[in-house]
Amino acid sequence: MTPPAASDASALPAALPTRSTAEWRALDAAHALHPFTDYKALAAEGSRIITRADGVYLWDSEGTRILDGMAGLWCVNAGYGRRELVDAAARQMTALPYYNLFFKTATPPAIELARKLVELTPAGLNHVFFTNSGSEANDTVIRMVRQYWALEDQPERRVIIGRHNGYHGSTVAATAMGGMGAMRRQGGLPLPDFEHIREPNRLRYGPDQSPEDFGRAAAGWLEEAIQAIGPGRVAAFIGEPIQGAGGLIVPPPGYWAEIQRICANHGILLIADEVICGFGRTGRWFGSQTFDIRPDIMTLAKGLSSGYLPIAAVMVGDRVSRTLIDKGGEFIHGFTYSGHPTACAVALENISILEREGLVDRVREDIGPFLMERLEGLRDHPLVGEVRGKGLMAGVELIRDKDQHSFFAPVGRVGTRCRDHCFSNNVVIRAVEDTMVMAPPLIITRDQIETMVDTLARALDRTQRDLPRLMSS
Ligand code: PXG
Repeated sequence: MTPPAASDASALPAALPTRSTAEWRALDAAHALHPFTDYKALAAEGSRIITRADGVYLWDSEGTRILDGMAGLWCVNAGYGRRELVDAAARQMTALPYYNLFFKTATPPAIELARKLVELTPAGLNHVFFTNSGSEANDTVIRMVRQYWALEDQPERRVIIGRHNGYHGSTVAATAMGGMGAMRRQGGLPLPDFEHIREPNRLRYGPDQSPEDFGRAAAGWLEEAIQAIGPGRVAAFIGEPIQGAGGLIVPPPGYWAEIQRICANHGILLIADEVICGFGRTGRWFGSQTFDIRPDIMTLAKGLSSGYLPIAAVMVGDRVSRTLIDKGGEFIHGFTYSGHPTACAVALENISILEREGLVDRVREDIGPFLMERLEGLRDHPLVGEVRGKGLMAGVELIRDKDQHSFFAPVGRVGTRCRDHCFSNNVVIRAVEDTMVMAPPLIITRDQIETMVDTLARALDRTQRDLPRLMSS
């Protein structure tokens, strides 16, 4: 189905006026402060106005079709244009558009979703705290973990250890817990009691080690950090099963088993940030299943509703929930929209789509391996230093010299150019510094993967041709 161009008034919700692309751009530049954006640069360039979507495709205000290789921001797992989700929202909004879970009330969609999430997540995660975003979920975890240790009479256990280039969100606390260098330097951060170890990035920190040796060494950095901080001060370790926004870092074999062992040994809580890895992205329902992690707490967002409405959740294991429930008194924390009934209804329907259509198994058994196989074909390209991924989550890292393992400086310029070439050929592929990242909707077909990878291959050739000019400017 080809949706009508945006200039066709019938294509837009009735409440919005019809405008030209130029008008939209001017209004956007005049009034909107976009997330993670250099405002002056964007105003000079003008935004691309996205008006419609269906399946894996977006359409811009000029009627151009764009293949969305990033599923929005790693979230539209079920793909765009799902009538079932619209209907679920409409039904719930008609019956009960809003009520909350404060003051001893509950709503059927929040109850059913909690039940379903307990069923899908690894054994032992039997309670759910709802939030609206991954950032809020991780922020909630910080308060919950500290409350847990206070109730356990060990209030000095306050330090949470994360990883460099880990991303856990944008609230003040989630930024402090994350390991994004530039982000942490803005706004009076870092906060105390958040520490970081290196991420398990073999290309950078252990190219000459076997994956197994590197996995053990990288997990050992956690033991070193715990010893340096003092084991009695460490509350928790947090990590994404595969680091997403930090450059698609796939853990080497043995890494998570060793992290698990170290946490257990010191009684430290293990938190899996599944905001990207959850809901089929790695070929199982959760990245924790792919890597055999048994977390005490797990955060979910994005694919939970395929991005159709904002909703996120903290899955709480029995060890923590028992203490919170039995000893806790009031947990003085929550959001107006925690467990929003419409968002919960949409999340439930979204999960049922993933189940009905077998999309998670498809990622593991068919389309994920197909994507990796096609990307492997790029390995011999002179710019390609590494191809890595799992399921429908893949990264192609561009490096200056493959044999020397030397990287481009300034970092990110080459990746951005390659990303721009993809975008101007109507395929969204993201650049994290110099790593080209893909995370398409789970419904993507083989043909669409061919198009995405072929476009990336051509973009690599063009970037290679641009190199002399790029590096001299
Ligand atoms: N944890 C992880 C692992 C994430 O990837 C968050 C938490 C925060 O979720 P919210 O819903 O508060 O945004 C994220 C979000 C990118 C990009 O460019 C990635 C995210 C968000 C925006 C951009 O890769 N991840």
